[in-house]
Amino acid sequence: MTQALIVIDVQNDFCPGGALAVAGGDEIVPGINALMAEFGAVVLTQDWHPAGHSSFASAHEGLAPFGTIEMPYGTQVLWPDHCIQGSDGAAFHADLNTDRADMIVRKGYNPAIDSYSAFFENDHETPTGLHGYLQTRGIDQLTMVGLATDFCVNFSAVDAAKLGYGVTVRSDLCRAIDLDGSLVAALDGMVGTGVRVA
Ligand code: VGL
Ligand code: ZN
Repeated sequence: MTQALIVIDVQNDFCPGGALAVAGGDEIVPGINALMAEFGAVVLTQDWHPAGHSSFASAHEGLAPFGTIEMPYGTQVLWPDHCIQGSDGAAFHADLNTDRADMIVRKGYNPAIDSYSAFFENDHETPTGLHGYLQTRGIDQLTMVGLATDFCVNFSAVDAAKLGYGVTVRSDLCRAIDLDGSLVAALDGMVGTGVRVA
């Protein structure tokens, strides 16, 4: 049985110096590259927003980054502009071994809906196509690493567990944004959904 390594959003904007920098985001790159050798399949995800995306605070007059807004699909955190399609910030960290990737999943391209998860947009129903890809390859065991632990890794891991995958999150190869206790809440939520946090 093929096991897949899912590498979430290891992009310049989430690394030190980037628009939505995660502390220590770049430290995990060598460990992720090394881990790729242990997997029969490697999938990378890439946060990929059009300019003016509705998750950007700059798209909402008078609202600031890290506040929240009510969207038709629920509460949305507002972010600094980040991972704009084709920008250097949206590119993978230069040291990430992208050659090993079988598949690259882009997400967050719908201007009206954010997409933290590698499986569904934040409405929890619009699929990215990753589930179909993994199913047709006969893959049901996933290990997740990347950025950020409490947002995109968390949403991806919880969705995967709900879809029936066996999911391990290697927390040593993830780094968190940690907004108002979001890291503790994410860890609780993942464990509560049956995700193995290693
Ligand atoms: C992410 C916030 C906004 C992530 C992406 O990769 O965790 N967080 N977009
Ligand atoms: Zn984003």
